[in-house]
Amino acid sequence: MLRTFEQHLVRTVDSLDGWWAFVTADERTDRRELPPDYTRRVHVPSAWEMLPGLETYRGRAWYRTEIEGDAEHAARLVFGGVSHTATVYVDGKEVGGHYDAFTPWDVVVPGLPERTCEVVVAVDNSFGEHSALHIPNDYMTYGGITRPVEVQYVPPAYIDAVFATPAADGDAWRLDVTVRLKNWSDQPQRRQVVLVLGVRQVELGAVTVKPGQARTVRGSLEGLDVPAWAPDAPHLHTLWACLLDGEELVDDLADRVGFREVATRGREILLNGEPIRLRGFNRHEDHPQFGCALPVEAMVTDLELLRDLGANFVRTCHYPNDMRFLDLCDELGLLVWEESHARTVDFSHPHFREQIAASTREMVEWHFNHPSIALWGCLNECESDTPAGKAEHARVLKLLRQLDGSRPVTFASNRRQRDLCMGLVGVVSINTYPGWYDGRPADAAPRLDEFLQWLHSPASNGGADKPLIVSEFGAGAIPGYRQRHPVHWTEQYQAEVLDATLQAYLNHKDVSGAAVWQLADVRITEEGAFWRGRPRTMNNKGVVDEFRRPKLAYETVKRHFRAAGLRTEA
Ligand code: ADA
Repeated sequence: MLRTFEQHLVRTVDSLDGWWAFVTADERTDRRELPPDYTRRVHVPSAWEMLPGLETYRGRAWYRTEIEGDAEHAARLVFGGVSHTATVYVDGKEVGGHYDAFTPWDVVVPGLPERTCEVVVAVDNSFGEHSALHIPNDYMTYGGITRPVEVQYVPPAYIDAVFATPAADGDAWRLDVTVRLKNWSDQPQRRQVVLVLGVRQVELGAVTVKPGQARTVRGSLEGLDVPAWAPDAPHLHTLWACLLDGEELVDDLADRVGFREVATRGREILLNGEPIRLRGFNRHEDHPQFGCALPVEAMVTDLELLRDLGANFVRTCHYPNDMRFLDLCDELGLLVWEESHARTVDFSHPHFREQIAASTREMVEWHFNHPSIALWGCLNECESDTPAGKAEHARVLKLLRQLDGSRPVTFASNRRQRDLCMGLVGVVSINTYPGWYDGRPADAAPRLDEFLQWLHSPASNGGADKPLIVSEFGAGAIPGYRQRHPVHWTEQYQAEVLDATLQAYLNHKDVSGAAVWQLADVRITEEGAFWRGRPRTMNNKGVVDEFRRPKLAYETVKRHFRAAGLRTEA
């Protein structure tokens, strides 16, 4: 299942999670486009690095399964995530494809015969010219069908997406809804759209969708007397969009909404009109047993750790997360900064613009309704200190705002007082590592004050009087390594750095959020000289190790987070 809950009562959906036939390019001896034979069966979703013999495999592989054809419905194959490039074939014919591991995508295949049909997905996780975002990096790019897959049977006109935006309206709430319909047939299709939320029902009227086209329908549910969504009371409501052909209900799509507003006012971030301080962690989707394909149970373990640590916030560095993780955040009331896929990428790469635009668009469109997502982010530690880099930041941040005007936008900068892009964001965010890459832990407080002085002056070119999040800080610790003197890489030194930095950031009146780098130790790529130099080929800045065993710093962070107030003091 792509989500933690059912989305369709009318549309037929079959999960394609389970055993698929599998073969790698290395194992093939033929020269055909699709493999005549497969060597083993693998369980989807998973990362192939978890398979014996493929721990470091970088290249191509093919997955094969079967679906049933249906003459009256198109088969809509929905992939939660394939890492990182996919080409899909049905009965030997190419029907679609996708780049990037971290966003969901679909392929709609009409006209299948009423029999068993073969689905083959060619997957490539290699680095090179074709890939601007998946590059050797400080986190691992795995290979495989790494998130759940479904086949959905959709009628000629079907509901492609629903976008719902809550807005406070006096004492009540309003929900502004856009429904996107698509028509895969060669005939115009006229349908009625109805929205249902609890006992309320709203008819959005009849529309005609042209052959092969998409069409949006808008409407609002007003005067809703519903409890708000908040971290301590994360109330969720099901919004059910229905499509009728005359009297007949022919398609549907349910999603969950939470009634909350996120805004900024001067140097504060507001949740439902009240100032809030975000305190939490950066978290990668990574686990030694699952790679990036974490099952729900492992996600829940991470969320339990975050709750125990006293966090109210998680940053999905540096890419969109599995929708089930976001569902769990909605359910638990954890606030999320979700960012499109980019960690220090090269803006001059020939595919950069098209690939970052797709990652950004797909992230917002597929994750639009999650109440937990409080901020959209992008372009972690990219070139934000040159005019050319500023133009790229402007482009991506503008796209984020166009796709969703209801959430503040941000990016994590490491360019300090040289940054040129502070005027482009709703919330300013900085990554800073006092006591690790340079300086001492005690530099945290004076360095922050220097930065704030610059930020709230005309020199920052538009950053003044905006909220600030310290989006990364921390230190590496090899699990179990302690010394009589707390030196770099010891658990004691990591705890010292986090003690000093949290002390400086958590209760500072001009800091609205702080996210420790990072929750758990993660695997990084072996490619790239710099990354290879990291001990254990891992980023060791987790407060728990890769198996989620706490380091000394765990208790340090917990003490600070638990003592910190949720709201900004007056
Ligand atoms: C960065 C970056 C992270 C990670 C971290 C570190 O600033 O955003 O992805 O690489 O630093 O550990 O150095």
